[in-house]
Amino acid sequence: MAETTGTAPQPGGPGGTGIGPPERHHFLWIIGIWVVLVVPADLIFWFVGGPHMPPGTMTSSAAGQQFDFNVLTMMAIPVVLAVLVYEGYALTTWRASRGGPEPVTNANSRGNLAIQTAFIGVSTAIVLGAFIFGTYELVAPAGAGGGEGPDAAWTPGTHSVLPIQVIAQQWKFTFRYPTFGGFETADLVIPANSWIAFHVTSLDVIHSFWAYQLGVKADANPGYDNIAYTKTTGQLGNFTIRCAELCGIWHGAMFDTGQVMSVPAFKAWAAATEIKLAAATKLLPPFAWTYIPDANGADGGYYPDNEDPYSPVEMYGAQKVTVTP
Ligand SMILES: [Cu+2]
Repeated sequence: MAETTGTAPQPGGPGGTGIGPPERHHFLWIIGIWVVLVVPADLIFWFVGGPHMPPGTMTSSAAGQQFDFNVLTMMAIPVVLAVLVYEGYALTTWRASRGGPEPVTNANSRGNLAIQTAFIGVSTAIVLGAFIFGTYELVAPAGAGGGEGPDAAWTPGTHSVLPIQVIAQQWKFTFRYPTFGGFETADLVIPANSWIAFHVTSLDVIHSFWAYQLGVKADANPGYDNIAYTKTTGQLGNFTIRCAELCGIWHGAMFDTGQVMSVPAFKAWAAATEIKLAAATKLLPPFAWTYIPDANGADGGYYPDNEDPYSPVEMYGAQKVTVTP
């Protein structure tokens, strides 16, 4: 360099005056600490925490959701640790010491094109990666347990599917089994290791059928047959059913417990229930994929001309209200 005059070199910078030791390479130190923390944190999460994440592995849908959750958490851990490591490094390395000189900034703290470009590039890659992964996972495993409407775009690809109708109404769920004579029960029982097609509908307002451990959640709309597919695994036991759409004053009490049984136990239960409920089944409207909303139930879906079917007095069973014509 021909330059012989000018400002004094920055301490610790290039051509430092030797005041104190030369500064270490902060960027490599931060990256190093981050890698040392990220690798075990991700591995511990995946192998120790991951298998216990909700909603479990009772069905293909639930297992898929658990996998998605774990993958997204594996992506989030490095981001969170990057923020915390930088914060911790900055606080311990660049803090002002008591009685020492006020820390000053220098040219490196502004306009760093490499860091700005890397930030935009990494953020874009993470967001696009999450978008592509999420979109694929939403549709690939037969609709991922969500209701797909009456004409499902993603089906199990087999005809060996057990159809079960889920009928929501204020404020309970009932279940009809069309392949077992169309009986209707308050108990949702399903076989293990089987494809199930939940046909979800409503008799009154909008509800949502959420079978938590099955990873199934489908809107229940009156006059609409909303189909959600899932395949049970070999895991037997109970699962929780909740209404997941605010549907009136007792929405919070609209829950139930379902059960996954072995295939032989399910067949025995279904055959016995079909016989037990045969007399009641005869009184039901014929099985259909949807029913006309009807608060009274006995009039084929049509209200008598001079009665108010939604009168609270009538609904709570006190007496019929006759509207003067
Ligand atoms: Cu509801």
